[in-house]
Amino acid sequence: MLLKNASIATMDGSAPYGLIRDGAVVLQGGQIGWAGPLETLPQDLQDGESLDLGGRLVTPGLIDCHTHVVHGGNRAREFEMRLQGASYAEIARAGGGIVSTVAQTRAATEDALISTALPRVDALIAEGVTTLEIKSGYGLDIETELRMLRAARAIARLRPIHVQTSYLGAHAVPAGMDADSYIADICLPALRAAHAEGLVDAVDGFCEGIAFSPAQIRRVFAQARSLGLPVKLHAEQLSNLGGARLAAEFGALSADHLEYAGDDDAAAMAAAGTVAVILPGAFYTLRETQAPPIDAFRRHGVPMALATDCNPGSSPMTSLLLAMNMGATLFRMTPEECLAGITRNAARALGLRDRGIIMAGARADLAIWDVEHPSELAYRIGFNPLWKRVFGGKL
Ligand code: DI6
Ligand code: FE
Repeated sequence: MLLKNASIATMDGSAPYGLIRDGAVVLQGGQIGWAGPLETLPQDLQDGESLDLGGRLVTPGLIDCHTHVVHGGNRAREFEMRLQGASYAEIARAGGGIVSTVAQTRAATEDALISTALPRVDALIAEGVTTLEIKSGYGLDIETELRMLRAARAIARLRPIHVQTSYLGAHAVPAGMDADSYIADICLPALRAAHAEGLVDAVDGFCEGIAFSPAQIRRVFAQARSLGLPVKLHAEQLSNLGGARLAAEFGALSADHLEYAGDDDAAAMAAAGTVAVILPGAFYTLRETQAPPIDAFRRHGVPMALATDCNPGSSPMTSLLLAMNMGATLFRMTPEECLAGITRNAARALGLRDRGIIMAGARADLAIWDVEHPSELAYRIGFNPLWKRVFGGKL
């Protein structure tokens, strides 16, 4: 299949956007067979079926590299209480906060977790998402952590989307337990069990005063390493505990949030090739005022990704297009950095080398947009110009 009469934002690293005008893409058996200016299309690829894109823009399929789309219930009531003046402590006493999501997730069957996640997944698909990361971390017991990951795997069988799972057992300390015994008695055994069942693509943690210390995360990362699994980390979201440097020490795929990261953290991440995953939805929802050090990431050459962090507490957001707009408006990321952040660099944050760029040999995951120029994707607010999505070569 030949797609022709298109602008192609290849995102291959050549500025701006790796843009090709009057371009063509050849889809071959689930892969991109060829991409470039139509006038240079080899003769032998010119016959066969073709589709005129009418000058539309083609980008790589979008990649949401940090989500918690699988979870029980929601926290809208808590949102309402906060706007009526309730404090965090009052909400916690009323059974709110992360513990309420843990309770609702534990109470949900695998089918219920899947059916409540699917509308969120569908919203992402409707914006051109073709690869989605999904974390566990609202079970905090062995059975529920496994059930969340099974639900995440099931989503990839029910929808035309690729799912990467991250085991986030070290997300919060369950009520009535201390953090060290939780790590030893639940988090590590659950990781081994989930890995044995083939449910884990990467291991994540939340390194924060309200969650786990660097020493505790180190134990989780050591276990991941012994199982041969890559790591990533929620780091420096609310304070600087050295999580980004710890992640870099373990050669992490990514460190995520990073509002309180500094120049040294950026240097360590650059040296380790660790991607900075920027999550403006959580910054916005929490009304955070400290922005992540985008300039330091630029200066040190740290690749930046953008994601929704879709979760019921701090980022009930299911739009990567909105994440792009927020990245630009709140953090002054350029529209090109925003698009690289949900394509090339998001793939890297997941350790995937076969996507996020339009080039021969990459997976044929594409988004086709009714826009003239790629900057429009970050510029608009609440408008979805997706025309068609191509997943594994299928339109
Ligand atoms: N960082 C966050 O902002 C969320 N988790 C995390 O690691 C909060 C999760 C929640 O409130 O449900
Ligand atoms: Fe998160």
